[in-house]
Amino acid sequence: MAVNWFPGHMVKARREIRENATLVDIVIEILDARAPRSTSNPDLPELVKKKPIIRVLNKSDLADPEATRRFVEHFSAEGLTAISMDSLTGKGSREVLQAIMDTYQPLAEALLKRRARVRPPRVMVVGVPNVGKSSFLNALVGKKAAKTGAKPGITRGRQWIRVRGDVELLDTPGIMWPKVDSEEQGLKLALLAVVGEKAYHDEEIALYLLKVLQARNPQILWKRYQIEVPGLKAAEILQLVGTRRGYLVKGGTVDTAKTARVLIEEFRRGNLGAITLDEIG
Ligand SMILES: Nc1nc2c(ncn2[C@@H]2O[C@H](COP(=O)(O)OP(=O)(O)OP(=O)(O)O)[C@@H](O)[C@H]2O)c(=O)[nH]1
Ligand SMILES: [Mg+2]
Repeated sequence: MAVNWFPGHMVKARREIRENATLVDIVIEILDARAPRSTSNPDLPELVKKKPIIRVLNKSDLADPEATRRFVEHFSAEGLTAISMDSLTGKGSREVLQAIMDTYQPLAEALLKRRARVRPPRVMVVGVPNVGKSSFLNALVGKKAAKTGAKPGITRGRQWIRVRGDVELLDTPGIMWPKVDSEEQGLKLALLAVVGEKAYHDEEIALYLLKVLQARNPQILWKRYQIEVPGLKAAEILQLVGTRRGYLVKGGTVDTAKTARVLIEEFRRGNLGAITLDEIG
């Protein structure tokens, strides 16, 4: 369910993330590996003040593996910690836990120096709608997790979940508002079901998807629909897909609305293959 980001919702989300950030040592921003830039919120570092951020490229199973590898490399070169993850299988969770420990190390050392007790690192998860925040929490926590209950001294009784004895996770992830800077980014976010269905027409989204496929993965349209895309307009490809699938209305014309919906669903489920929408740089 996508949230409609009325200004009031945004203010509340901002406030919650800002407040929760004061309770944790590390913030994990969940991104969609198919669009790691478009699903990131550039306001986050400022919002969580100086807290270190670990970026998790989730749904890596649906993204082009080579593109994901390059994004992780690119982020690392910028001095950011980024890890690819598949929350459905848990692939990547060991690396995430290691990154939490590595990030916490200097903070723990600072505590030791002040002769303060070193407690487990506290972590919160944030991300735009539908990127897999809840799935990520479940993947990380597994079955061994125990809710540690509301900690005394912490306002409003927030719940913490203990992960394998040495990490404490805030049990409710923070929903971030997507930042939409361009028409194209909006279309990507609609395709990924991050922004609401009402913001865009299915046909617009499907035409955008077809343009991306035509430019970057034309073999996908050949393999699945036996369509040779060079020289065709996106609208023509949509017509051909509808014809191939037999989505016709009375009079034999193509049901473009239905064709568009099916294409979007196929993309979201990964049926079209591993596709990354964002480009590096
Ligand atoms: N293929 C794949 N699907 C995933 C992955 N992580 C989550 N999903 C799916 O993505 C959808 C959204 O996942 P959630 O965990 O509910 O996402 P969320 O960020 O908590 O969503 P909201 O609470 O609505 O903001 C669900 O259908 C999940 O099954 C992943 O790593 N790979
Ligand atoms: Mg959720």
